[in-house]
Amino acid sequence: MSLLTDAPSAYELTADQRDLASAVRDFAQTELHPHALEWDQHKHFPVDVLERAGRMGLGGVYVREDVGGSGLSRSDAVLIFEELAKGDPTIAAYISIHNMVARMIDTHGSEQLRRRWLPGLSSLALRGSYCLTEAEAGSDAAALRTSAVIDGDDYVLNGEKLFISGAGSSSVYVVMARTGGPGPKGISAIIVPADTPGLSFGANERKMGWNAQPTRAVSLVDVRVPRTNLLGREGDGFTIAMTGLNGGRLNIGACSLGGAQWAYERAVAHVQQRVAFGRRLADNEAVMFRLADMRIQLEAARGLLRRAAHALDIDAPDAVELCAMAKRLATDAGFDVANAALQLHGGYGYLADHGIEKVVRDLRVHQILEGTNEVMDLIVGRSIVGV
Ligand code: FAD
Ligand code: 2MC
Repeated sequence: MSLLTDAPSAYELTADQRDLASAVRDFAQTELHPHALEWDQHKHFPVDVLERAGRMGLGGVYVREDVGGSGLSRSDAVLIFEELAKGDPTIAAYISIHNMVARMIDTHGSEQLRRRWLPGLSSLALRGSYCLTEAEAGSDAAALRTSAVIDGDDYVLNGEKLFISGAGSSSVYVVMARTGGPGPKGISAIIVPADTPGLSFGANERKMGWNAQPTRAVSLVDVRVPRTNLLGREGDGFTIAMTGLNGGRLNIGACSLGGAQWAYERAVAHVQQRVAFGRRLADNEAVMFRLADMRIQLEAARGLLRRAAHALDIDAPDAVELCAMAKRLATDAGFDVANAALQLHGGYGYLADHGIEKVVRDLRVHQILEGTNEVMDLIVGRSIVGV
């Protein structure tokens, strides 16, 4: 049941939402935060902790309850991902991508596919990956070339996906592939189970941040899956992929917000106890103004995220551009605030043990993935001038 229904407004939280945020905050502070630096350092993907998140209902946040989902709303989800990211933005973001995959199967999969995959995905006993990007199709996703050709009762897939989060560890891959002509209308979304012959994975990429989750290329060579693994109808795949990303973009924004909020609170505490030139750093107006700017950015991002989540929940006509606006604002603000928190810590901010530099590294990529922030401007700009 959605917790949205008794919300007095898009911004005021219900008692149930406050309880939800509090439970997730406790989980993030006990299960994620104490280990986040070590996971980052050792590039450890904590699948056991993900399973515990699954037991809290975080594997199928907006999956229907008949297959083990939590049946929550997008407005609930932005609260969840903000709280998770205060513990570890990298793990929060992975859980968001996994949820995007689960939702795509729930919304567009046949009853047989829902029952085959969603109980496991909702409990996070199984994990999912979203496979859109290719070497020559990043921002221009509709240029993708991976092919899916019908052969009897099967599709045979060939191609290579790059930058796939969770690849090599996930049990199920939703692959956007070309079943028709050029452009977005020739694309379909197809489920490929991890153990399908012909599916293989590249090395774990070495990255600036997001080290606690794997990123790998996914190679498909004569990968054969039944035609019943199609989500929706042939040619629907691009719209299915984009619709999934609307909510994904909100969650990534919420992950930036949570990570930045954590760094901001650290900075507030630091400047109130650190003394230089005979007074606390906080007593300098320049420092106070910097904190004010950080707080304003965080509140603005939170407000727009909640407004966009509400728009998605009620299927408002401007939901797509609101999600793009919120993603751009929250990920830009999140990075700026975390970077300012590092600066306010002086040299200590740059040391790994203090945790701030990790958040800065993690949040940087949120300005790039799930659609770069320039693509967000493109979406908003097109909605203004109507092209
Ligand atoms: P390009 O599209 O080549 O863009 C390069 C630059 O040009 C960017 O600054 C871009 O904004 C700019 N640009 C491009 N077109 C325009 C334009 N028309 N106007 C103005 N500027 C423009 N993909 C998945 O499918 N699944 C995943 O799980 C996944 N996980 C990822 C994890 C990580 C850690 C990373 C780094 C990436 C991941 N991605 C994933 C891929 C990600 O979505 C792409 O990197 C992103 O969409 C950008 O594509 P690109 O890298 O090809 O950059
Ligand atoms: N929501 C719903 N539908 C959408 C949509 C959205 N956000 N964006 C596009 N569509 C629909 C659109 O309405 C159109 O449908 P129709 O023809 O029925 O009207 C169809 O999709 C084609 O859209 P466009 O004509 O706008 O397609 P175009 O090729 O011009 O590209 C663009 C649109 C640039 C917005 C899209 O390619 C894009 O979002 N690129 C960024 C790719 C991206 O976000 N990658 C993220 C990979 S996942 C990741 O990074 C992870 C970490 C998981």
